[in-house]
Amino acid sequence: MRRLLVLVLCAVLTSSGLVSTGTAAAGEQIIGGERASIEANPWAVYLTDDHGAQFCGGTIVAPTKVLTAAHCALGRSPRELRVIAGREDKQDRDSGMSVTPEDIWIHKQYVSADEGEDVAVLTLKKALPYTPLPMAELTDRALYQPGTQLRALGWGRTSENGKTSRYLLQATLPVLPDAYCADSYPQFVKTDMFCAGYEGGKIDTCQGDSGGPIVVEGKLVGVTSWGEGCARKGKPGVYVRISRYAKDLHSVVDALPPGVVDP
Ligand code: 4AZ
Repeated sequence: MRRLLVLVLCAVLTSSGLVSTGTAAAGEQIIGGERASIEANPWAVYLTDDHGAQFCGGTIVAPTKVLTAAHCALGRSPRELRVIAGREDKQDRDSGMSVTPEDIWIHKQYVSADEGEDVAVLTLKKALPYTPLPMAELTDRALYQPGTQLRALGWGRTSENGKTSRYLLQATLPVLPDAYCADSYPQFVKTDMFCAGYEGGKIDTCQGDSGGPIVVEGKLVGVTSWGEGCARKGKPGVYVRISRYAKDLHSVVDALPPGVVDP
């Protein structure tokens, strides 16, 4: 992620001090998306620090488990993290709940988002009263066919250098061919990642959406992970290929709570 920050910083600096928002049109969301309801997407959550500042997304994948990106969890202690569930409007403090995780699992091979393994699981002490979303399995290869229309959700920035969204937003993004992703990014690893969006940019996820879900057919197929800027032409968003991590993730997500005896 640090490497990514450098990338983004360089890009901003080399744009000669102009207030550049890439290709994003003003007033659009996620970037180029629309409002989404929490009722239709009850498994969508966001993460804040202990001051209430939202910085990432997540997905409820079991009653006490939230899947997010490793780069969202790395270097943070559970005590300084909050999972906000059941809340569509960040300012609506009366709806949903805020929960502090009791444990953080980060994929053992994780180094940086653009090298893959960008997955983490937060374990909660108490079950959340919201419907979890099943993860894509190893056998779900068809869901990653180029052209498959996926739906990304989040409370992230609505323009490359803009503010994060007050409301939950969604955007429809087609899976792009691996060869296109590899041409866009030399470090792209097709076994661990996929990219989605449009060759011309305009519609994309952005900072603050990472860790959050990209879904199709009632399954979590990806976790928002990285990209160069947001909604730029030829620079699509990159997502964790969840089917690739099904085994690792199940070992954490399906783990019995301590003290419970396997029958
Ligand atoms: C980020 O830094 C990030 N345009 C998330 C998504 C994308 C780029 C960066 C994709 O969290």
